[in-house]
Amino acid sequence: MNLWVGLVSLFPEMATAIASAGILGRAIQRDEMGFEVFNPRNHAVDRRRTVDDRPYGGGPGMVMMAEPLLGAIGEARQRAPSPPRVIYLSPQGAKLDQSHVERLSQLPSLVLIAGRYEGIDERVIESAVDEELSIGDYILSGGELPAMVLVDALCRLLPGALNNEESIQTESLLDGLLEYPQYTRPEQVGPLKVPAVLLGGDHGAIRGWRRAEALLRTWLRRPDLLASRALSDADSALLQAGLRRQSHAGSRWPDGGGNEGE
Ligand code: 9D3
Repeated sequence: MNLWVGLVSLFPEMATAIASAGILGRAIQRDEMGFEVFNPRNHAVDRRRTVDDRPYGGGPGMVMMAEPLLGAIGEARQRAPSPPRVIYLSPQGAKLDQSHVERLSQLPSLVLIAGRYEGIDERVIESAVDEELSIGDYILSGGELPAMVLVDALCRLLPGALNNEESIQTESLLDGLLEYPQYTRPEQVGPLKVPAVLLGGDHGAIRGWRRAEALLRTWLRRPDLLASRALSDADSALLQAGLRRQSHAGSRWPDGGGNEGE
């Protein structure tokens, strides 16, 4: 097993549904990734199995209680094959990107904490959490989907998870660029044809066209991805030719296709 992940969650079935399908499901089934869920409800300390309570100082909503959470984290630590890094998925966390995923994929064991309600008792963070991560600036109902976003991104980096050689090759080939447009059969959909270069069998020309499309799309849609890197002379030429081509072809985008914000 390359990576073991324990998830602490009040809604285990949300996670197990996601963990049973696709590339992630296969990685777990083949034991390339270990995945277990721990429910704080099983660690509640009262007869009614309470896991939330009102915030000290007043205010809206409820807060997840420390004791059931610490109990579930403790159980996960015992099950982990090595001392785990403990990550709380939280709107207050650093924004997850691929560099976080790459770093975490190198570790043997992770415990992820998914919160519900308005959040968790701060003393759990102080005493048991190593790192906080968010998946972006929008409001969700809890940390389960963010945790599974991370798990899904992690499983793709494990050796053996992607059996398709080309997927891996292309992912590294287009380092930091958006992907080029893809087409499959038929050659014509309504009035829309597959670009002729892709049908011609000139693999050099196809490579050049795809690189130009990737550069153009990145320049137009995600200029932030290009801001921190220098383009080679070849890439620069491809991009400039692409921009000239499309300045007299007309854009599908309503904003005039500019490079706003940069
Ligand atoms: C609307 C409630 N908010 C104001 C008091 C606070 C709030 C608490 C808990 C907002 C969202 C949540 C639940 N979200 C997560 O647990 C979460 C999350 C997210 O909402 N967006 C992006 N990343 C993440 S990681 C965990």
